[in-house]
Amino acid sequence: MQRTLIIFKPDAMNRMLVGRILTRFEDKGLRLVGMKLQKSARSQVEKHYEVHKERPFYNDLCDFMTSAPVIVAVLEGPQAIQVVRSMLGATNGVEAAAGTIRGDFGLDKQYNLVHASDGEDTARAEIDLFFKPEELVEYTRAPDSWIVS
Ligand code: FUP
Repeated sequence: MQRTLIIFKPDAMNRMLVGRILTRFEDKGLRLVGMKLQKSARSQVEKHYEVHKERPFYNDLCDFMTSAPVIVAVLEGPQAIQVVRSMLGATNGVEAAAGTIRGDFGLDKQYNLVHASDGEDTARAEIDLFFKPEELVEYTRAPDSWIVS
């Protein structure tokens, strides 16, 4: 089992797409182990995107990510990091394949609806950045035995 951090970005919030996108993750069988609504602090967003600090879009991206409340969540499942990244599709909605979340709902590279961790180390760091350990819940759901053999 692997955990990954996702963020419903301000465009997903303002376009009221959270329920429809979350349904896709539920339908896939991924398990929510943490979830909260927050208006992110600028410092938290700056840290989250620190790897892009020198890029020309960094400031705009941090402005965007603090422009409205977001929903941060942790999803769990086999190979969850890769599974969720594939479900999101390419960064830019114009290029993202049809059938992916960005391919079906987006047309932009900044307004790309959902963030998801891109590797094991980043997933660990991002979960630590957005959640306290006691905010994550371990449990099983009734259908879990029919989702993973
Ligand atoms: P992704 O991992 O698909 O979320 O995308 P990247 O790590 O390549 O980029 C991080 C964020 O920067 C993405 F959410 C989109 C944003 N971005 C821009 O706003 N402008 C750009 O030109 C490139 C990326």
